[in-house]
Amino acid sequence: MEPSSILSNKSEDPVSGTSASSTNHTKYKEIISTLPRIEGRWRQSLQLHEYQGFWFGQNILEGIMSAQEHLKAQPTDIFICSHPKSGTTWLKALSFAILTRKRFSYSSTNPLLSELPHDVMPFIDISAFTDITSRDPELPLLSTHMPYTSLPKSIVEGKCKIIYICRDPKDLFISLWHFTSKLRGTSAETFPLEEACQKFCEGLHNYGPYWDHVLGYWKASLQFPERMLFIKYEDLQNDTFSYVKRMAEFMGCPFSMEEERQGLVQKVVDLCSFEILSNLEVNKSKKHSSAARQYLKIEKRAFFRKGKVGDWENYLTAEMAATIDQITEQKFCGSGLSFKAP
Ligand code: PAP
Repeated sequence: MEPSSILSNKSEDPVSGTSASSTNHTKYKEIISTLPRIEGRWRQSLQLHEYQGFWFGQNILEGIMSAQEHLKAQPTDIFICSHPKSGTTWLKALSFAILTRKRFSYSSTNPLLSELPHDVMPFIDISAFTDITSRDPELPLLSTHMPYTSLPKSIVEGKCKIIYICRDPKDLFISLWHFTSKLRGTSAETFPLEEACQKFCEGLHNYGPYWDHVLGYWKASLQFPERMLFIKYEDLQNDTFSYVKRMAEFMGCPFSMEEERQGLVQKVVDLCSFEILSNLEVNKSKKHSSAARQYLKIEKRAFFRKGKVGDWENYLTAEMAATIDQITEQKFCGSGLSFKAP
């Protein structure tokens, strides 16, 4: 296996005696203080900063700037990319289970049975707070929520493979609304749905606007089909089995006839299903133990809510749904992309 991607911002400055990391962070903070800023509303005291056409909270933005400056991706790296709440946890589990199927088979030692899927690979947006040099050298997976246009150059120019997942904006919005209430530690209703919907439609949330995020990866997937696999959550739900096979081929480790005959594709599907993962003790436990813990103080079970397509119908008024649909139509017009059933 090729050497892993590294972040090389941990060295100590021999002159000042300060770490390059803390110097960089002062630098990033200074840049961020000059950016357009709004009150986020999704989380207490979370301001959003506009950077390269998207909105980010301070911690995330510092991590992104650090990754943009320091991440040295290797051509063998595979990036799991997504906007928050579009199916990341599921995609991480699937990609991990596919790539490690020979190493762990489906025994009780499989890390997916003892760790949250987020914790089995580095998340580069906050790697400024951690050290991804300690990643598993046999696992080429890394993850990010960054928009395509903000990805570190070494990922795009290094021709790394990317798997991107997206989701109907209405379901994504409802998932985001619930999740951020957990982050706030208050009921979802304390940020009224109507107001949240308006902010979402204006793109005023972490990594927003959502539509621009999806379009960035969609266009790149048309341009570089050999390097990008673009998946919709709804399609993945509809035929997980076929997508697991496609993902395996894309990642360069197709299931052999023998493996198929042994039912290994179905085993991956089952292991990563919402029912199995959400009922594991580890995923019901309270502490989120990954490197993200400094940033995300949230219960692991918050990553598993319903896992359904169309749950928006239980929350959105017809008017809200129509507004979101209209934006989707306008933004995706002429792109060949839609979330309508074929
Ligand atoms: P993240 O960005 O915080 O990592 P992400 O995993 O992208 O979140 O999205 C969470 C959604 O995926 C949740 O959707 P819901 O709120 O509509 O229920 C979550 O339930 C769903 N999800 C998590 N794991 C799975 C899975 N194994 N299968 C299907 N859906 C899943």
